[in-house]
Amino acid sequence: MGKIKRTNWYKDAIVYQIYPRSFCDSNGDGLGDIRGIISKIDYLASLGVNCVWLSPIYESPQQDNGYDISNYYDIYPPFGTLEDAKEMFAKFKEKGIRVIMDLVVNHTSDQHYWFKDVNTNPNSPYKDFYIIRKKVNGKLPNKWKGFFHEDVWTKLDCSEDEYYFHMFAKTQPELNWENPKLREEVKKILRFWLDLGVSGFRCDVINLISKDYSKFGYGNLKLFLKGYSPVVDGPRLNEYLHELYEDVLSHYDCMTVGETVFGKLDTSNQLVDPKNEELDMVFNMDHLNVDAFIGAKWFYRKFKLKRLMKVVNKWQKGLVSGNNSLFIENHDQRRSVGRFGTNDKEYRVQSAKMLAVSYFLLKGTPFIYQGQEIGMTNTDINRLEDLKDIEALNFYPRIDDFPFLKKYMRRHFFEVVRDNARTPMQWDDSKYAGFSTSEPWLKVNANKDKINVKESLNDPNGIIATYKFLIDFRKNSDVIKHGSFDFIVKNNNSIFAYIRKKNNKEVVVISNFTAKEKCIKKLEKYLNYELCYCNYEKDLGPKLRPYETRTYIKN
Ligand code: ISL
Repeated sequence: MGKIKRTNWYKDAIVYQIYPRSFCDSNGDGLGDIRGIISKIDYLASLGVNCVWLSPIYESPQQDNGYDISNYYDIYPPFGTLEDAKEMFAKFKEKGIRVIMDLVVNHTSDQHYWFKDVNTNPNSPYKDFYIIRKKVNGKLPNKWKGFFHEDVWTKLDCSEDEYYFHMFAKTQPELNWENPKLREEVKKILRFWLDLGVSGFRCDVINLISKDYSKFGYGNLKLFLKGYSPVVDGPRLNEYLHELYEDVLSHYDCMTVGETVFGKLDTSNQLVDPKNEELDMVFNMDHLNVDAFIGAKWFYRKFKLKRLMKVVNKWQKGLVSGNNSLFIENHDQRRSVGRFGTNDKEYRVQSAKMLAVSYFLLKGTPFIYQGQEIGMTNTDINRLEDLKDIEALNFYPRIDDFPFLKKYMRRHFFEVVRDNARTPMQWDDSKYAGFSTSEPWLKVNANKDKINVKESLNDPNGIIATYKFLIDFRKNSDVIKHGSFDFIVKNNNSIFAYIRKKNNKEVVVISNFTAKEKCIKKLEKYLNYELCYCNYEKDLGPKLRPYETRTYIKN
């Protein structure tokens, strides 16, 4: 198949992220599955989204909920079969919804046959697929701890002095992209799924695939203080991604969005600059670090709107392609309601709508994470034994390593764990929230009685209605799709207000990020424009009520 002219459809995409194990369980085993997803396609179509991103559905021992793949060519059996997946792709297509798959190729599972062979066979032909080092004078290159707080080197079973490298769990051995044979294998995986009809990939920790081995001698502290520079944005990253583009991606009308951990603006610009032909978009996380010290969520700090605005401004203005990925939630983040200064109790509904409007009309491609459209909240789990996520379970005992901070870190621990995003989708108020007929793998939130899809759909003023409005508005607005961006209130800890402009048309968003009334008299000029959305009933004076948001247009 030759190269084709890409339509760049992703610029008009509205993407919904599905976390399959928590979305919908069709067979009552407590785990979501593909047939469950199929049963909700009509619902997704009714929202108006035109693309879904599926978190991994591949065969996997699920040590990291599928981000540890043991076979890239088949489905995790409890989720269904490859035939089910094909049926799902076809049904999404019928509804005009594209599917992008999660692509996890920085590491495999330790149960992948390549690694199993390497681990047991000293002469394995796959040895060079992984990053293996021998101890020299009894020493490894470093003593780092990885992202999941484990030693990054683990001994191979078949050797006394050879170790493999992993930035995540020891069950997630890191792949060696320097090896051209490995890169050919990755291309095969991409082609396989593209040929089955998927429209692209969300590329997991993609900026980790090239490493700077000359810095492998860094100490742990230096690794951290230097933003993990030995392992992120390595010297051959651009080359590898261009190779994938040239050999595979340019032959399909597809899109890629790369998750870039500790990604910086200048490196992101190289990745998404269309002339470089690497990725289409990146998931940058700067805005998620506004309530964490030094980018580490365990070091929780109070939210300040000014910090968020600074980050939003930087990326809205600075990305060369002009195409940011817009997101406030995903499967690794706590829920947005109750975060970013908002309130998940008495102002939950207003907060959820205000956040929705505030990010959705920025410049870029919006992503919605399952449950965000009904304002799902953080988990009510408060016992360690009820958590499932490897990251949290690994980290908890390490809190003791921070004697001066441990009290503070324990207090905020449950608030920041990834399981907050992973509780079962709340479809209705039945025992297991309509997610399953038996006890789910992770506890359903008790608030499913009032926070669920059925309830929100029945309410003309529900949060879903706001999302439907936003999706529709975006699809039909040239200003939102292609207009410029500027903040109209600067450096403020309460009001988040911006203007989008194209030709003579304008869209203005004004949001109150606090629980207090705020005067917006100085924005009077815009208050005379045509109001097209407000999350309160009438009475629109020059004061914003708690978490109020308004959208005005000038045509
Ligand atoms: O979740 C995080 C912080 O709480 C991040 O450090 C996260 O591990 C990082 O963003 C990488 O995430 C991705 O790769 C991981 C996987 O566990 C995550 O679910 C995935 O989104 C390893 O594959």
